[in-house]
Amino acid sequence: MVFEQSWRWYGPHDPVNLQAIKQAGANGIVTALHHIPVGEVWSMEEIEKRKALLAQSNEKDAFPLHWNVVESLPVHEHIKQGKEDRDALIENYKQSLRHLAACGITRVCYNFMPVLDWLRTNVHYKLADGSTALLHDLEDLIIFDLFILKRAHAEADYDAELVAKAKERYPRMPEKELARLEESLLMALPGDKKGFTLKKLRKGLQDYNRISAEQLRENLVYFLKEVVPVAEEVGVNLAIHPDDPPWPVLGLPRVVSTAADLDHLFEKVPSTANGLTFCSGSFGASEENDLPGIIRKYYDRIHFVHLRSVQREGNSRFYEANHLEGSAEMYKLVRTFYECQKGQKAAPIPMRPDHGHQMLDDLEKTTYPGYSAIGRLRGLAELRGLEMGIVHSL
Ligand code: CS2
Ligand code: MN
Repeated sequence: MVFEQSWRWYGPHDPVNLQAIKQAGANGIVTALHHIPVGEVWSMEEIEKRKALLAQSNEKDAFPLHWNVVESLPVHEHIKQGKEDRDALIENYKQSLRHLAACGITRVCYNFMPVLDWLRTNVHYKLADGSTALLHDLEDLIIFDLFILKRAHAEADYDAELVAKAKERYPRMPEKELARLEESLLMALPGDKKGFTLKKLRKGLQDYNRISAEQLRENLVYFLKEVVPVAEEVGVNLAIHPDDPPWPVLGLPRVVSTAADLDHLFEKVPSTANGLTFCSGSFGASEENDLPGIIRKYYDRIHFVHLRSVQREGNSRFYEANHLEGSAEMYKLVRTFYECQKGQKAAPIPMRPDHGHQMLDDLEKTTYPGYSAIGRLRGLAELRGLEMGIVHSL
């Protein structure tokens, strides 16, 4: 098969347990040690503890779960900013890679987005069928930026027409809608218990005031030149996750958004241990990204795949669509992976449905946005069927 069916598990506190994951039909577990503060070394003891949880669930099981990808081994902000203490933090990162390899875990996803990870303006966007999805709407983001964060000078960063619309709409927005906007934007990503406050976000943005995209790119290359040789030596494949959305947000630079960004990275550090997480939802939010082209060009360094579709609505708005609908053209993507793999005798690449809609019984539950069970189960089932159809018909 093209892919190894995988599922993100946030660890023992994840409301979706290992049993449920087995029922969904995945056996690759994508997980991370979220309880270890960013920048600290992941000890072998902690890694083994996580592995033991999987082993426990496998007793007498013909379909064992195994930890196939780390998502994420996060990069400390001081490394991204190129601060004085970055070398010490990079040494810790290397040590974590060594420990992971020694425990048999050799694929590591991470990202280099400053301050924020994915950014959505509504994490409960209601679709016509009653399920909810994650939405990114630039006009709403402008309202948040100008009137909630109160960065008056930010106006210049945006399209004047959208700013005018935002200014016109803001005074008429009900309190509830503003509260939802703020909540969505300060969303703690699952696993990150600390979350954001307006104060913390303002401080985070300030830290990047004088860091240009060029500088951030240099800092990324610096980091890679340090860690990739260690990854190579111990047999780990690193897989950078693209920016989501793939453009600068709130004035923060982003440098893993386009094919040109990837060209630069892989040219500077050519080892295939310097790899990519191909995330169709992240790249696909920009019409300019040629997704099958990225797969073909960088197939040999795609170590991890996130499949998800977004429905683009013009250039300033998208929501997460069902996996086989929306703008991603999923058939083409899976077929491209199949074609690249054919004849190579390559091992299946870990793939997980990246987010799903909140639907059915999950609508009543508190779940991590994007990570409820049933929506992802639907996504995985659809993707698995698509893959099987392609494999057996070509
Ligand atoms: C994930 C990212 O939830 C998601 O969209 O794909 O948050 C991803 O885990 C990180 O960017 C990887 O470092
Ligand atoms: Mn992703």
